[in-house]
Amino acid sequence: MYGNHDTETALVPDEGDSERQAEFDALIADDQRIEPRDWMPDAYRRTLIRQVAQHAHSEIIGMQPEGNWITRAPSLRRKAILIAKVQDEGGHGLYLYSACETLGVDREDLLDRLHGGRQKYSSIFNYPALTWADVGAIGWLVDGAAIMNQVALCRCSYGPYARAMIRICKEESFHQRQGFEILHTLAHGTPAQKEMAQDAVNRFWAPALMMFGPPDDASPHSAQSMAWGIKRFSNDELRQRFVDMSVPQAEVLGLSLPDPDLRWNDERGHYDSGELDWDEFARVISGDGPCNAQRMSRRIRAHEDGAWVREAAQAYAAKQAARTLEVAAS
Ligand code: BYC
Repeated sequence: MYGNHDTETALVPDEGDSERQAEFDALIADDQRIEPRDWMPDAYRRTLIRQVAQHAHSEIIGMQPEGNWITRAPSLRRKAILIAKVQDEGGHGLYLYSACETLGVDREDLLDRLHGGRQKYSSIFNYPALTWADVGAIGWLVDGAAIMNQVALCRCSYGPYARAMIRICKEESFHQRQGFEILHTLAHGTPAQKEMAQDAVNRFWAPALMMFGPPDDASPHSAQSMAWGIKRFSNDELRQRFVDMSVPQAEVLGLSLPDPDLRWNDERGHYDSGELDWDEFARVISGDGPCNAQRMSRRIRAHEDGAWVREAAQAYAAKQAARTLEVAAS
């Protein structure tokens, strides 16, 4: 089992709230959106805070593996595109922290939970970006997997999260294409470039499949999250869709996917694929992946280095507020 079970008391309605619970249930049953002003069960709120915060953390930690290549991008054009992409990820973090704050939590508190290891971020960002081709593989596979998951979240029952997802998905689509284009260029370049592209795909394929979370029968949160309309598809359903989508794309790239068990299954109408190493996944999400320590120490250092910016912004906001009061009083 992979999750924090004590953070949620799902399936147990809040006592004394039966009328409001019935209204909430009716909205969910009618596929309507829940908005910040609406009453919601505590467990629904906590589940959303957990998921949206982890998602926000993934976006800002996800800036690191690719940010590492900005100074070494192979051309000015590639550098400009990569800078824009990494900035987009920072922006996604901001939309998501804002969406999370509508649930009544404070951003500073969420960052404390991340820095103290009390909230997770996506497993994928604990793998290193070793070569320029990794930037392509991250765009194609990591952003590709993220889109597959996030398009479904555009229909999430919680309004602010669903609306944030719409814009994020548009930007992620551009990211995926730029990754595909990097790999396509390398795969059609010199033999050494093609080898580098293949090596990147070999290393990122399985970790990208793990982004969808543990198998359904080992996913503690899925059933309740689907009943609440937070998740629309199970982890395995989305993973399968991603495999089905990626196989023809790999053919266009002229690269292979590193799975000897990958083959079309006529009966199922899907590709079959090999078992993933779920022990590795468990290790990575519990802090023991190849880059966990480095990712966290750099994140904490960036947060500390940015303290003066937050203080300056607060001092400016306080000054503006005082001026507004003065004007109102005069
Ligand atoms: N990594 O019951 P489950 C991006 C945890 S960033 C780490 O299936 P749930 C990008 C899970 O949290 C895109 N932990 O949970 C940025 C839970 O632990 P806790 C990131 C994982 O929530 C920069 C436990 O395992 N996308 O696009 O129903 C550059 C049990 O799992 C992972 C999102 O965050 C994992 N992969 O389903 C490029 C999408 N998987 O919380 C690109 C939003 C599971 O009890 N999130 N866990 O301690 C979701 O859709 C869902 O939260 C998940 C998991 C499908 C990930």
